[in-house]
Parts: sequence; C-alpha cells; structure tokens
Amino acid sequence: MADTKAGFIALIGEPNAGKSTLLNRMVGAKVSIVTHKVQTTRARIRGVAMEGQSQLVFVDTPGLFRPRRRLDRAMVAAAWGGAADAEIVVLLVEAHRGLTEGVEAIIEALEERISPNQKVALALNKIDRVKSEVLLGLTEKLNARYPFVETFMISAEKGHGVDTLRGWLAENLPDGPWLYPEDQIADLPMRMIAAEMTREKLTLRLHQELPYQLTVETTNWEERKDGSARIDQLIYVIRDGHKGIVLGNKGETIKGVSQSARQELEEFLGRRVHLFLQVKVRPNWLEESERYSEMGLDFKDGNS
Ligand SMILES: Nc1nc2c(ncn2[C@@H]2O[C@H](COP(=O)(O)OP(=O)(O)OP(=O)(O)O)[C@@H](O)[C@H]2O)c(=O)[nH]1
Ligand SMILES: [Mg+2]
Repeated sequence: MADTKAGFIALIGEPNAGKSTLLNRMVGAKVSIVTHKVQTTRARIRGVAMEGQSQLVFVDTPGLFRPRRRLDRAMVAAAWGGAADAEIVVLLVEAHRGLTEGVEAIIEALEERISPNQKVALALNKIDRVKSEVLLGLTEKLNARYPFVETFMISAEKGHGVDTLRGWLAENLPDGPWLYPEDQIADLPMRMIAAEMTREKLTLRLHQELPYQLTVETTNWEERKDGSARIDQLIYVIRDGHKGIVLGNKGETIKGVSQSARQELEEFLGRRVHLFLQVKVRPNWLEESERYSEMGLDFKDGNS
C-alpha cells in the first residue's frame, strides 16, 4: 500500500508520570504494568496501535531519574535507548507537579541526545488532577525551556485528549510499510508479560524497598491438553527476611499475589491458568547478568 505510515514513538518522563498507563490506553490492552509507585517499568516495552493507515509503535520506557544501583543505571540506559530509536519522542510531565528538578534534568539531557530529524512533543498528563487555568502557564513555561513541536493536555487514565494525541502522532510518522502484523499488539515474549503481571501484584502488596529488591522470572510454561496453561515462576529476593515477608503470615501474601496474577493472566490469555510461585533467596541477583537479560536489560549498561 502506497500511503501507509509507521514508526516508533518513545514515551519518556520521570518515574510515575503515566507512561505505561498511556501505552496501555493507546494499545487498548494492558501490556505494561502500572502501579502508584515510582520505577515500576524496568525495560522497554513495545505496544502497537493502528490509526487509519498509520501504525504507531509505542515504546514504553523506564522512568528517568538519577540512578544509584546497577539496575537503576541499566533502566535509565534502556529508556534513553528507546528515545534514540524513535521517530517521535513524547515527554510526559505530570500537570500537578510541573517543571520539577527531574523534568529539568530530562530536558537538559534531551538537548544533547535528540537528533534534528526527531520530533519531540510534550504531553501534560494527569490534567484531571489540576484546574484548567494552570495548564496554559505550564505550557508556556515548558515551551520556553524546550522547543517542543506540539503540546498536548491529556489524562492517560481517564482518556481525555488521548485521541487528539493519537491522531497527531499518526499524521507525523514517516511514510513507510507497517512494521508488525496488523493484529499484533505487543512485542514482548508472553513469559515476560506473565512475570511482569506477578511483579505488579507484588509491588502493590509489598512496602518500602522490597519491590525494588526482587525480580520475577517465568521458568516453565506448559500447554495442557485441556487448553489450560501451567506457568511456573521464581521470585528472587536478596534476604531471608524478605522471603518471609513475600510469603506472609501462613503464606497469605504470596497466595493473594498468586490469585490476582492468575486472574489477570487468565483474562489476558482467555483460558485457564495454573500459576505456581516459588520464592528464592539470591543475595546477589542485582549483580547477575542473567537476571538482566531475563528482564530485557543490558547488564553492561549498568556499569558505573
Ligand atoms: N489521576 C491520574 N492518574 C494517572 C494518570 N495517568 C496515570 N496515572 C496514575 O499514575 C500512576 C503511575 O502510572 P504509570 O503508568 O505506572 O507511570 P509510569 O510513568 O509508567 O511509571 P514508571 O514505570 O515507574 O516510570 C498510577 O497510579 C496511574 O494510575 C492520569 O491521567 N490521571
Ligand atoms: Mg511504567
């Protein structure tokens, strides 16, 4: 077809800005996990949306922040890598927080990293949380700081302004053939999506630093004759004490996590799932390259 368009659109921003929420809304399915906590997304996650003759390949990225650990550095590198590959970069800024130090740092980095053939748009997100009067001032302030090609005011969660953004993105992608089959919505192995679903439930239930000190891997996936799937997953934690907390009193916590992850997996797959979770203490997993490749990250990116 002659008049098709396609390309990559990277969603970048501070942790918690709403990037994954926006990706899921654009795609119309939950392919990237979402929590109220910062640093939920750890690797690049691609989701595909169609708009007329355009194919929009959204790239959800980890939030950009000042990294401390190897994992943090690998996450931030993955985010900038996503931006580097994109035709269009959308910077999400939380409307109720405005031009924070974190956003300022991202803009400074953008000035160095963006090439002239890339377009950078601004999306003020969470507009449902502010009075509309503040939006104009914020738009002016941010555009004085960086020459965004366009500014959008959206609520990724409620859906306000998202159609306008999608339409503009579709128009502004380069001409070219589609990059994925028309019916594909995600570009992530199913075993990884499944591990992420469990990690989401763990992150929602566990407090303080614990969600940042564990990782989940799918170790086995078995299709059964009755149409159901048996999925085995390992949760790596760094301390004995953490294992106890993840299991919870009489195994209550892990049971709750397993139930809600299983329900979501069943919805996603449209069939029955038997989910088996095991917790393993591995004090050094944050320094093991295999854990990074399982997450879709480059271990070397974490070198300081
Ligand atoms: N009120 C409101 N909340 C939103 C909106 N968009 C996202 N959120 C909430 O903001 C929180 C963070 O959303 P995420 O999509 O996980 O944010 P993220 O940018 O992917 O975060 P990281 O992966 O940690 O970088 C969640 O609690 C969302 O429900 C919005 O438009 N309005
Ligand atoms: Mg995210």
